Amino acid sequence: MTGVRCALMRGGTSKGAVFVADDLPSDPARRDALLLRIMGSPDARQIDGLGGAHPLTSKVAVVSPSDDPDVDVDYLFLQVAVDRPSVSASQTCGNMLAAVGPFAIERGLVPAADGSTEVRVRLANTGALATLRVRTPGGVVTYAGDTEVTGVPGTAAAVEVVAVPTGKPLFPTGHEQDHLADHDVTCVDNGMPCVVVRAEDLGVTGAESPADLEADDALLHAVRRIRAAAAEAMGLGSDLDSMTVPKIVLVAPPAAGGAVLTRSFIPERVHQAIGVLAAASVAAALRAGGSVAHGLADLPADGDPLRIEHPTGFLDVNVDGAATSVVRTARLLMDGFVHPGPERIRPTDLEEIL
Ligand code: NQM
Repeated sequence: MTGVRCALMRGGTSKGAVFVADDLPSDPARRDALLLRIMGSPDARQIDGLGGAHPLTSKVAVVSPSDDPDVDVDYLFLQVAVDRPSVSASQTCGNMLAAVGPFAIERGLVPAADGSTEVRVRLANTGALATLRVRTPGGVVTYAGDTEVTGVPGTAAAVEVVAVPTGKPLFPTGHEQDHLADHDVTCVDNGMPCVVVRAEDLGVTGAESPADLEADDALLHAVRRIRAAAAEAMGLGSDLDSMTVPKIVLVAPPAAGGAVLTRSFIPERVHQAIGVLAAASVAAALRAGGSVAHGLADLPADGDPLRIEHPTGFLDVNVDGAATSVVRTARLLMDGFVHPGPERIRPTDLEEIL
């Protein structure tokens, strides 16, 4: 058999290649060089690889058995840039996380129970923990079900995700509101470093399409300035090209019965929905009395889900103390061997050819 063992999976509203860590080179530089070839980067169309020419479909999850007795698997998320030769571990991804549970069971890393199976995951990028509940009737993962995730056609089996952050400060600058790059912002990290900004302060309504926002040069300029200032203020560093955080989330009053309307820059392209942990971070900002988002949100009663509106629908976030839970679905799209280049390679050759 030639190629690298790989599954292509959808997790929530994201899609990417999923690997067992042992099937990839152990050295991060060699691993990343291989992943660029596998995903087809750098190339705007990723025509020679698995990537889907958008950050949301150019993702990689690396899964390994955990050393921690309270955790089943470690999950390392890697964002493969589309048109730059860059692979970044600077963020995790709560959407691909939904695929990690089924994958770990499929590959025998976690034994399946009859009915549903709990998979405890350590998010290696951030140190956070998550518990996933995966449907496994008869001890076999099923992807079929009647749960709908807006932004994904059809229905599939639910994967319940409960994420518990690291215990680091929710507001990394020490304030619920800051004035950065001439704008009032809230820097918040409830699993994903985000900068919440009122859409109207940037001259937009927040109801624009992702394409319209991406075509607005003045807006992109303001977003870049805010991101640079916030990255410093949040202690994330100044090398913006090598990281995909913080995300800039524009907020506006809800337009469809939810708590708030959002558009997220991740960080250059605009999300077609919203990241799971970005939504958890926005939810935390909405509840903080001093944040820029508090006054414009329509907050539900305590205990009710908080509905975050986004370009293709909504994401319901349940907050219980520090834990955030959401319902996602996932799907196995392909399981096999990926060929990282035109030459045939055996998995045992990997360390030598790179
Ligand atoms: O915030 C996209 C996504 C994400 C991240 C991004 C995510 C999260 O929706 O948890 O899931 O922000 O790059 O896949």
